[in-house]
Amino acid sequence: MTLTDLGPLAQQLEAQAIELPSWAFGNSGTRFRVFGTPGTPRTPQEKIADAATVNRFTGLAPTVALHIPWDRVDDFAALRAYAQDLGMQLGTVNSNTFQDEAYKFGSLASPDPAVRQKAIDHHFECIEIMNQTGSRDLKIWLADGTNYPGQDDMRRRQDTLATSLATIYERIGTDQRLVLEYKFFEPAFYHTDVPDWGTAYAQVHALGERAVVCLDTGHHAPGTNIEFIVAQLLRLGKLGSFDFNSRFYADDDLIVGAADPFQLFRILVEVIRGGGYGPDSSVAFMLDQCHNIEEKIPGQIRSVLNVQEMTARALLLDRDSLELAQRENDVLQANEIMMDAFYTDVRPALAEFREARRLPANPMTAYKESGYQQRIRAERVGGAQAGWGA
Ligand code: PSV
Ligand code: MN
Repeated sequence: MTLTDLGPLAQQLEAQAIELPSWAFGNSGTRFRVFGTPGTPRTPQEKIADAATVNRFTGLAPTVALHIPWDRVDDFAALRAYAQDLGMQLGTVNSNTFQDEAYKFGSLASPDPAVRQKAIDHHFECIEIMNQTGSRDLKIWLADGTNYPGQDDMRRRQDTLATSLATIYERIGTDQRLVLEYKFFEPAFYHTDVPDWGTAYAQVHALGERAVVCLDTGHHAPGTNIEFIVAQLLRLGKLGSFDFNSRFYADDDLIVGAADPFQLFRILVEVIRGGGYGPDSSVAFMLDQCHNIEEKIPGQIRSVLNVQEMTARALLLDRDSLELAQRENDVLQANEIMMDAFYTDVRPALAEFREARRLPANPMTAYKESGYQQRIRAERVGGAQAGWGA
């Protein structure tokens, strides 16, 4: 397929923007080992510089999400200006209530009012930061839950959580959003206070219009039909954002599209079907990934290219023919139409598309040949390398 074959779809690809997580550029690993790599950023500024590099080679990633406290600096307005000088905006602010000793038994759903207040105050700080960074979204993921049946009253915790969230919601600005992320297990193993889209929906629905749900693709039980959840949340007007990544087993945080490209395609088909893609949509496309053994910058380049590629295939879906086949209950024809779009190799067309926009046809190769990796390896000597969790 060539750019000409892509036709007017090229215009729809033009506006695609994927937000990069600052923590993807730091070291990460498993509880067994964290392997560091030379050139890993030591500061939020260096993470942003790496994110800007991904954007320079792909034209796909103009914003970078921050995690607080991992990306805390003295002057967030200055950090914003720094990012802007590199052609980047600061995006979603992620709160963190999972690494402080005080949160052992929960944060916003903790039975202890003092702990809840500490967690609420942390979110107030995040909102202050958002005001300086110009961020729209406050993303809340909670590690809250229990490990043993009977450990705490699950029902009461839902009410406590609702009250805490309402206090935070009152504080966000009229052009800001509270985005609640769900996850079915880990670090709590018996119950999690926001385990699924239904709970997240119930909680944000009670808050109001500017409260929406974040769907992290790694946060479901194996075999879950994620595209159905996408369709439902869009239908309800509550899909706020994605944390894209892929998984073979649990919350693996591997490169999006690596484990199951077909699932990514199916998700994007529903995103487009439900109006979640394009200039009129407020759905944020973010990555939430860790690069444990591969180089981080090319890992992120590969990730955004995977999203772009599957978006192009999803845009190619012949919806009119599909609808006709569906109306006629032509099961096999309908399925064939889906598969035709999925199996279309859009890579040559996308290479041309990039060249037409003065971007490298192959961003992976261009990055490898650019010398950036060698330069940061040589320059970033000394200091403490940033990592997931610090
Ligand atoms: C939790 O597993 C999560 O997906 C949340 O989005 C956190 O903020 C993120 O991971 C940190 O990697
Ligand atoms: Mn996530």
